[in-house]
Amino acid sequence: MTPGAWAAILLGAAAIAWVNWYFFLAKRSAATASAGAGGAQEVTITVQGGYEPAEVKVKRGTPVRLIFDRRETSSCSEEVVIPDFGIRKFLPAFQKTPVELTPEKAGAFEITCGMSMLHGKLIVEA
Ligand SMILES: [Cu+2]
Repeated sequence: MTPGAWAAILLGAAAIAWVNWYFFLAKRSAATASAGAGGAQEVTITVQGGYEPAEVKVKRGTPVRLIFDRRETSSCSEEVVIPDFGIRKFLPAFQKTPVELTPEKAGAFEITCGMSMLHGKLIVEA
């Protein structure tokens, strides 16, 4: 093979590695809630074309306050739904909306928009 062909192969491999990193590692942002007012576990989730962090880890049996910081007017994200907790809440654009719940059992629970297009996860650890 010519040096040019080798260079093309190396570039291709580098591009594939980058794509894998970008989609499978970089996007899997997770955050652990920190102690907020009144002893609740608090975490702020930025809503802008998705949920950031996409995964939130909390502890079972302690109240959780998820603060949705919506930074867009896109109708897709105007509602947030956490089906397992019976939560469906309107998020006004450019405002922070708190959603409170107390997880009584461990597991992974879905956070979605009203149309189930945006996805996040609430991970409750025992
Ligand atoms: Cu949507």
